[in-house]
Amino acid sequence: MRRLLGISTLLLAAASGCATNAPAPTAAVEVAPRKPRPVVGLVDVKLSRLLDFESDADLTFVRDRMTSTAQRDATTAGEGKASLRVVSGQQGVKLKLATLLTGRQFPGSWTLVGLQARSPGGDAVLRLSLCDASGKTLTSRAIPINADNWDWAWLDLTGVAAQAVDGLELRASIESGSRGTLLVDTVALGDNARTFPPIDGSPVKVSLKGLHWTVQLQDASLQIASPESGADGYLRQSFDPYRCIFTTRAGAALVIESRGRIYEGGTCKPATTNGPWDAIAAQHARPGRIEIDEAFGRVERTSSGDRDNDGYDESRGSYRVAVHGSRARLTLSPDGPPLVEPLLEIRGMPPGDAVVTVEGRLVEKCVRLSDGTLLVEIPSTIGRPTTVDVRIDARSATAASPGQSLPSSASDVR
Ligand SMILES: [Ca+2]
Ligand SMILES: [Ca+2]
Repeated sequence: MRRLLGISTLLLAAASGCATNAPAPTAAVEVAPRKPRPVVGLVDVKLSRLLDFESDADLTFVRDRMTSTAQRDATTAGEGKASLRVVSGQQGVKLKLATLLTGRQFPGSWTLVGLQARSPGGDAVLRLSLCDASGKTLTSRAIPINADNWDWAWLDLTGVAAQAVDGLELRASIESGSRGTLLVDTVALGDNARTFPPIDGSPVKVSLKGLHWTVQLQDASLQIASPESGADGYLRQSFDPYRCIFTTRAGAALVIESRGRIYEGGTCKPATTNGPWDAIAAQHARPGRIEIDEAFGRVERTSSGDRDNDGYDESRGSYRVAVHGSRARLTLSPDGPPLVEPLLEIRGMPPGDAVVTVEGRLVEKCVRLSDGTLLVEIPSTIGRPTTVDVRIDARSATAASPGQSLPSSASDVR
């Protein structure tokens, strides 16, 4: 099973019809300031820079230079001191990749080809295309650009067959939006391919190539947008045996659990059809209560993904507590729907091996992240108030072993 996850939500506001004699509004209307869009910068991409427009010699690689509306601009640059100003963005520019790639294999190991772009007149949609000698389009994308940012705009080469470089062209033009000037800078090949080592205890495999991450679960394969796909692409935040956590540059989280639960924008959805999804959805909507005696710690109610401050973080599907000693007792209580194998995040436990019991029964599935957070998956469905005891094994504590060392959720950002 292969799924492509949605990466953004488009909210459309429909304008209502006008009343013919409606009175003019008297109150001033406050317009919210436009939120700056994050810059689509480089995130660990190996580059082979082909053109930088720092000298007039680079104009040799602009096709139809004598009739083109493109000229060097030494007043603005994505990198260096100069760029290429395309006066008619709608007409665009054609760049002779063939000459720049003479003698090289294409695409070889390169997964991306692209350039830096800006539309100084305002928001626009860039059309970026790779074409062969016959003019046939090998790959093409529409990419949002704007006046504020020098964004990297990329094409995915992972589906482009090996071929001779003769006649290859990279074409950039403004397709819609502000149709005035287009600014172009560094033209480059990119390699962002990475395969992440398997995490002990997890069946999940993660790789990155071109414009997609691939997250391979036991019975499903998910594709999500890579950082190179644009402003809404996902960066790696942390991977651990229970889950892969990604965030956009604007901070929106996407959590993919190894057991197939996906949390995106505070909603829970299944990666596969195989699971008690109705019960899990009901639990997510009514997660019940988590309580801890103040002698042991407190419920964490202020995480950014906890929309109602009850200690259940809807963006991660986990219950959160902070403790201040080597042992704690907490209680999970359903509020209607039973809780199906709930996940606990416990902060503040001192180093050492954790021993977790649910009403006296030992829990085997728990893991320590490198920031000290203890993740505990309760291996049963809870239908009534249930007590969970956590303590640090005194012998392991004296050895000061942090247990299994894994990426923390805060520090290991790709
Ligand atoms: Ca430059
Ligand atoms: Ca909540």
